Amino acid sequence: MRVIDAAFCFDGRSPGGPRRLAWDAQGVVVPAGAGPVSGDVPTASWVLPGIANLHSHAFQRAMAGLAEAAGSDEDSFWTWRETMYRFAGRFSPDTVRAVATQLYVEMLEAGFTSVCEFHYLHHAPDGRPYAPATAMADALFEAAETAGLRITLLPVLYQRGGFDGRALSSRQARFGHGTEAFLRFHEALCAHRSPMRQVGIAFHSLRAVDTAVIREVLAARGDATGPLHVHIAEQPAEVEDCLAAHGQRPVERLVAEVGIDARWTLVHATHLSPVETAAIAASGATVALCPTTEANLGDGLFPLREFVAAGGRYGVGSDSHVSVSPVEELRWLEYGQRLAEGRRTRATLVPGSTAEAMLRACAASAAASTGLRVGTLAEGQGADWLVLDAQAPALSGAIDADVLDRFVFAGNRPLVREAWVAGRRVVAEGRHRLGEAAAERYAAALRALRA
Ligand code: NGQ
Ligand code: ZN
Repeated sequence: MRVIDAAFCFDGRSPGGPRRLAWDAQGVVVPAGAGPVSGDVPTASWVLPGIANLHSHAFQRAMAGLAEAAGSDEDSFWTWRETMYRFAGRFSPDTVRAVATQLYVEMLEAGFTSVCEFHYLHHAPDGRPYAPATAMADALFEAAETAGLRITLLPVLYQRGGFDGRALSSRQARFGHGTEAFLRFHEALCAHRSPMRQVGIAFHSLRAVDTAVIREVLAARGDATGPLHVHIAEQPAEVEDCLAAHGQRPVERLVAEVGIDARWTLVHATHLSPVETAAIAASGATVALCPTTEANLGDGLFPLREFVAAGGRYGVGSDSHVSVSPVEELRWLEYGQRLAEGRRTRATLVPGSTAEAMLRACAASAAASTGLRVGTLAEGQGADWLVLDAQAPALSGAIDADVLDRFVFAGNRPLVREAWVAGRRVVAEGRHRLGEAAAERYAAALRALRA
């Protein structure tokens, strides 16, 4: 058994205080005093759980900043998507591996210790499967392993171009699967499950998959599905098209035709009616909010306060990776609400730290959304935590009551000094143990992608 003495430890559930954190050889948190302690006991100042990144498309990290040139007055999510598709067409398993490794290093340095990878670059650009068919998924698993990040791989089912049932465009060909082929693909990936690797299922969106097919996949995989994720109601046009095709809004349709529960993570869920907001909250499903991407794409604002008031669960994701930082996601989650409502401290309904309320929400949703034993530092959970930089001016004079608000709201210097995953320190002095190696391979991959 190994231990560390934290002067302050927020375990994801209750406010901090000093704690001796103990973990076993499997990297699982155990009761302090559960066994003999080997070696000196190191100390740490401010400790909090590592944060789960609930939504990532790793390849998009390489186009951050490359889709910002104005084309016309009509620039929107939909024109961005065409740029993204052109870019997506260039990736191979090698470039995906290099980009994802750098991304996952950045996630750990920023305080994310697990990622839900919403993966749809399955095949070669012409739609033909790689040999093996899991080549791209394997590259993502390898990247996470190299970086030391826990991963929930979510193979995405993507079958059509819109609610009207139109076929995939040529740019979407590499995303597609027939239902039978997808079931075999998911089954093959499930063989990789371990405490560091989970496998779930993503349905790209109700645009891309009919609800009857979702039901078919769920029935076929039974207890073996793992966590279930779906993009939903991100853009007004998606809501309008769903209403036109089915007379139902997207969330309304998912709830009525499929049913949702705590296994589900609804990504974005931006445009909701009050009935839909209440239905998601009551179901126990998680909403994955990606505020920096949602701002970048001009999506709109999630009704956070109504959802929190209804007892809804949420966490954050970095999605397109225009930013890779839980601090920035949480900060903009709160700031979006402030800008819209003209009031402050929107994420909490009770007096006290705003950041603590948001970090509690992230901790509480992490295990269900990732399917991994992560989120809090309760006994039996993975030993995944962050040590903040006590020397940083932004934390000087910090006390238990304000340290989490300072972490989320103060300044721009990264405050994560160490990141630990499964009881192993992967970030020390603010830098990942791979040093420059990942960045060098990333630079080479970017040259290949632009060639
Ligand atoms: C994606 N990203 O799959 O990468 C999507 C864009 C779509 C976001 N929605 C494509 N942020 O939704 O059709
Ligand atoms: Zn997405």
